[in-house]
Amino acid sequence: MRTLGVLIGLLAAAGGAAHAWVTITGDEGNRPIIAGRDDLFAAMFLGGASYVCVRNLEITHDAAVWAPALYFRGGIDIAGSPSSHILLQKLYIHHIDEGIVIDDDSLPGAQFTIENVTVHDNPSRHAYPMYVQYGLSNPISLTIRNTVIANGYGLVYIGPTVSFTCENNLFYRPGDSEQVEANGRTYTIAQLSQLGGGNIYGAPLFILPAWGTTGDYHMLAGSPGIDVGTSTGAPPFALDYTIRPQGAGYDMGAYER
Ligand SMILES: [Ca+2]
Repeated sequence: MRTLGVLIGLLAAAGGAAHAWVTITGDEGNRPIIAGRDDLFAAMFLGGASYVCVRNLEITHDAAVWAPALYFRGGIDIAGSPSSHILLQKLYIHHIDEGIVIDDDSLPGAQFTIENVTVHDNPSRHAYPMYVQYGLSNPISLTIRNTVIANGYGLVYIGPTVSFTCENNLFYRPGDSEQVEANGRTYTIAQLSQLGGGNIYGAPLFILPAWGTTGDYHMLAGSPGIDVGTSTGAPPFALDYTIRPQGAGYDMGAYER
């Protein structure tokens, strides 16, 4: 499993078709964990796959390994061969190099959607928490809603050719005003609302950011991500099987309160 050069992802999907999506999911409320190590390229490699839904998973680093050199690369990597129609929902991705990478030689009309995902990065590793069409310029469409992207070293990079829909997301890149690059420009904290309705900046107030199963990425009462998500696209259950919404509205991220 850990031999570099043999395995590029712990999971890879061949994909489905428009009438028969492939779904890779944990049981509702059960949150299976994919833990990588040893320079693994990605926990899940979806290059070349289409019509795939991935949800209800935690993706992190093997907590038995602590040396920074042994961090693996990407959480979910969609790169290289043409892909389209990929939906990522209720994922909790943390303590890896790049949470989500889409760098895709895509088909016309390729659509990628990310909803109610939590990405927590470690800025000491000098990586992007998410990048999309960094090396390739095919004009894909990307939608991100109700997602929390926190503590990246780099900003969230969305290439200038991407048709980008960005609504009700919480960004937190402390120490630098620039949070997102998209549409051929950067967006500072004060400019996030120009990206789309409901985009905000702030510390997510996770209960316990930590490695593996010892962490708790529910957000504390008072988090700016609570009750300010959109109902559009929101899954009916949170990662822990809590019914959405709770309280005064839908929350951002993988959980709900
Ligand atoms: Ca709520």
